[in-house]
Amino acid sequence: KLAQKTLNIDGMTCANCALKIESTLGGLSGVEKASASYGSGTATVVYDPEIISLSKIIEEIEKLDYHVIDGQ
Ligand code: 9UX
Repeated sequence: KLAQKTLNIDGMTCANCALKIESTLGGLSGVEKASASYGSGTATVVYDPEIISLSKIIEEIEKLDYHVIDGQ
């Protein structure tokens, strides 16, 4: 069963930052859909928790040098 999570992200300073996050997350196996918004400072992922964990997704965002504040 797919899960959806919206994460608040610190450090996106231009619209391309959101695109970088989107393409990185979108390329992970287990991630069905990824979108990020510079305006709202968030990224939303639809993923299969049996294939990829939320903590792995967060780790990938942090690797790009953004900081995940929290998810809801
Ligand atoms: Mo814009 Mo973001 O030049 O990593 S892409 S600041």
